[in-house]
Amino acid sequence: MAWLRCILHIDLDAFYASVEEVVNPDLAGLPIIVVMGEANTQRGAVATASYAARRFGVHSAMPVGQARKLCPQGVYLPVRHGLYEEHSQKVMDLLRQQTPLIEQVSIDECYADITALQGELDGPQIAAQWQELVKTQTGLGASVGVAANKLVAKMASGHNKPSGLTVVEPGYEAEFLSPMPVGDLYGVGPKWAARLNSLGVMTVGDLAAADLDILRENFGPHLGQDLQERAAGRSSETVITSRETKSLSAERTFFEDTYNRAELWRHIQQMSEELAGRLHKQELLARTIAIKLRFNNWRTITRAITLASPTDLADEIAFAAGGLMRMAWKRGTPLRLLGVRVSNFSETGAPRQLLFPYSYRTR
Ligand code: TTP
Ligand code: MG
Repeated sequence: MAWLRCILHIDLDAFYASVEEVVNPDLAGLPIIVVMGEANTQRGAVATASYAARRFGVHSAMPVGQARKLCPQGVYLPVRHGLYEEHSQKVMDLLRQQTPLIEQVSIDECYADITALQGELDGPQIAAQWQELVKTQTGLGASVGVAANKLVAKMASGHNKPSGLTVVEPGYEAEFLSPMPVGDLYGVGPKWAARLNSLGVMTVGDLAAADLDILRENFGPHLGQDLQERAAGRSSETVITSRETKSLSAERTFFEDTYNRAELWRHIQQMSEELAGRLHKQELLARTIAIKLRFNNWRTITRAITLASPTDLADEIAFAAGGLMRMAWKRGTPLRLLGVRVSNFSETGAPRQLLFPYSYRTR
């Protein structure tokens, strides 16, 4: 029977490593470890590991030295962002051919609103069909969550990786989320999780059942209520298609605090390329460029600049982000996260001034 509202969350499995397998089938099934920074030294961190490598205990964000100890026979490869971006777009294009109601949220995940596609097939059957389609057309495995809203679909896709298809039937949202640690609830960061734990709220179920007054006292009236709604699996966010996209962002979380200037600049360049590619694909130009910095004490700041003319060029985005970085980041301060966001869109068709607002210095 058709669902009143059916949302999918699709997340590709071990994405960077899977792309490496697709482009080099000799690697299929081997423990592949994709490394950010320097793959051949002890420096650098694991971006992702194939499921074969995860069996040795290797996971994202682990220092590469530790990974090499756990899995000396692993195939260690350097990150190739451009390649992953290409494969990501292939998957997203394939899905957009099924419905325009696709919201890409990161390089390897998206939401789809498939409510209106139901007919002969219901939501879960369509989800299974798409999963197969992605596999046969791109060679990439995906895990899919099916639910009545985005929040629960997102929680479901991670439930049974790799190649999982997890269906949360309408009405069973709270029951599905209930046993999970409260810190796993999407949107609850480690800081809030610690605060909730200190109030005796350990699981999502505890949060759903907590005294609303106590939550309001601790998190403020709106957030307190919102947290409890989410814990019950209720969320009203809609799938936002690219045409309505308000911003695009890329982030890097460093599990070892990073203060190396060259490395940070390299990340800005890569993220700018990623964003430029997505803007270009969606025929959008961005006028506002922002950066996000998180320090090792979890303090997070954002800084933004609005350009005189909109852009979809990686160098212009990187230049603006780099300028913000110079103002906001004191050299040598360790960072835990670095992000770049572009917003304030116009469509490529709109008149466009090519001159940069301030003098463009090439490095
Ligand atoms: P994820 O979807 O979090 O991870 P994954 O696709 O590798 O594995 P799975 O979804 O099966 O659990 O992230 C997508 C890609 O983003 C990942 O392949 C590499 C990159 N990434 C990093 O570079 N650093 C990180 O710390 C994480 C978590 C991901
Ligand atoms: Mg993934």
